[in-house]
Amino acid sequence: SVRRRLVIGNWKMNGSKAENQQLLSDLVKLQNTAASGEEAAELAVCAPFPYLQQVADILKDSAIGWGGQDASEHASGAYTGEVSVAMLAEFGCAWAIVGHSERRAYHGESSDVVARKAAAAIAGGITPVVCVGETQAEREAGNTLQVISSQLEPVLALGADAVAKMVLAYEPVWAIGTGLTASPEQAQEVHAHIRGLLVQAGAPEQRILYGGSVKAANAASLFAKEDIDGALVGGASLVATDFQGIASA
Ligand code: G2H
Repeated sequence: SVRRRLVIGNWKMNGSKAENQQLLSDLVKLQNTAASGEEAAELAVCAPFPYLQQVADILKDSAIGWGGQDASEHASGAYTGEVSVAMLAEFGCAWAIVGHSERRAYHGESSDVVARKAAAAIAGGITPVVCVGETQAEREAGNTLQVISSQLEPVLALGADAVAKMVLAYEPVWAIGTGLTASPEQAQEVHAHIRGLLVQAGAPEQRILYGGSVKAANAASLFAKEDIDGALVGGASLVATDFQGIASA
């Protein structure tokens, strides 16, 4: 495929200054010895907000990018606890995950909110990684593709110019942190569906990442599928050799 592979680590609420120092310096070392060039995957890590300066300091001269795990839909003002896109940009973030299923489930984020966050990110020069995915019950009811379509509807309604500045991530909720991974065939079925929606939206070559218990051992078979352009990695992004193993897959 013409799309460059992209592997993004989502640390979630993990890490400490000491652990981050170790993990990031190991990643930089591994990255320096790994294959480079056009074939090599693009890499980034999405860290908790308080650590973004530390991440920036360690990664600034590396080929590894970084980002936040969320971003406010608002520019500034009375939104206690929120972090704006401009703040992320000031710390050198190129990326922001939006609409992760944990935010949808624990913080009540609707697909409309997620679309507004994506729009805010784009307006502020940050690439949103827009996450969608069905629950186990939705899959068993045969509603997977319909759920994905409806989650993406307000996002794709932002228009072709906006969609052309996004990355999408398919993360089946039942595969997140559970050790269960969608089979490459199950994932590709949904990725192909999303590709169809991207074609309709006028941005056919946007990258679609798979997320949900991706490991070095299963990454290559997922990446072999036509519409799987990389991964959003949680647990395995906390171990440098595992994360690099996925990147080289
Ligand atoms: C899915 C993924 C990263 P994990 O949430 O976003 O996490 O790889 O731990 O399943």
